[in-house]
Amino acid sequence: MFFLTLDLKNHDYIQENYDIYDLIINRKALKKMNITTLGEFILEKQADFPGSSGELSRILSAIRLAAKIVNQQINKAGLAKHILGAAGSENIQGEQQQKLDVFADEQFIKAMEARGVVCGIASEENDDFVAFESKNPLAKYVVMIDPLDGSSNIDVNVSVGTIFSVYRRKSPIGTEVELEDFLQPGTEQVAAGYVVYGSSTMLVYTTGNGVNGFTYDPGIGVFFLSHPNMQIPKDGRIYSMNEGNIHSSPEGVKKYISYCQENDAATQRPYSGRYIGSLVSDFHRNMIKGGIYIYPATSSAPNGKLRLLYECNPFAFLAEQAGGVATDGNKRIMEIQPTELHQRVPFIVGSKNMVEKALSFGNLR
Ligand code: P6P
Repeated sequence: MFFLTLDLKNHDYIQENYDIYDLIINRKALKKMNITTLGEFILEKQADFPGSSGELSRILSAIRLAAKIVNQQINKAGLAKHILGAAGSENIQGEQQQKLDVFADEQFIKAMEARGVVCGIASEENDDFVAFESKNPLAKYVVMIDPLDGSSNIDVNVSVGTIFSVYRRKSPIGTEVELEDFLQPGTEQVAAGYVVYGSSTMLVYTTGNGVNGFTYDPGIGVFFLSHPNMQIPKDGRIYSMNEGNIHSSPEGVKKYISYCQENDAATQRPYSGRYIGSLVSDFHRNMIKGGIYIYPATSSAPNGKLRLLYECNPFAFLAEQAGGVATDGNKRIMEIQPTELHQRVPFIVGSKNMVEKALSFGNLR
């Protein structure tokens, strides 16, 4: 019988974690209620990969655990003055790091390192990648992560999220992890997902066999399968863009946004503009309701604002697995060959027919 032993003060991960709920409550009763926990789902899906070593399952379990810890702090953020506000430092993006950014980054890094199956991690919050091979010499995976996307929204109580992407390392196992292990095109992803810390906390992920969503029950600390086999509606009536950038956006973007705003009952236009300013929340809404999210090249962000490795590629993988489309305006996001860790690209993602309509205007870059 495994139990989680966690030093909550330092968040030292001491042992493999299983959902305590799984161990205490009779699994048969859960099955009768047709309830699947994330832990059970990960193990069931592992069986889909014959000969799988369970290492990817351990990575997903590590993400699950760190998400629970971050969720707990976010939910207290309004009260926990000690963790609110800026950490007094800046990340490579030159963005003021919120204390929760730094806290979340530490939790995910510790969780990955503790599982022994990840040899390195690249994070929005760290200028360079973090190598674990001294502790995990035989690990064959690398992880890219935005530990707390949209964190500037925390102080105004708007949803934020974690975004992650998992690859097999390219360099030989047992050697030092290298930059090339992280600079892989999105087509090489073995898993990707996000956690949205919103009115409820959800973890949504794919391992290349569809997309599944799990809702967290904080009362018992368990994620339950709530959105099996998620599909983005092929059409939608929501466009999501910071229209403050419209004048410095490419002509094709201007034309498409105007198209969304025109009156045409036959195509149910005008669409609705919805922009939360938190990519995870805007993407999650579009996953469920249908819609398009656009962050183009602008005068202040000539290559776009969003980062290829730990924002655009994971969402592109999820979108395609759910029947959607993700492009930089010229090419499929997942086919872009990265050249640097924090590389930015223009990003257009969402319902297939909406993205294809935007592409039909051309000049999106
Ligand atoms: P802007 C948050 O900083 C983020 O990376 C995404 O979560 C969000 O969609 C975007 O930037 C918001 O950027 O320039 O509209 O404030």
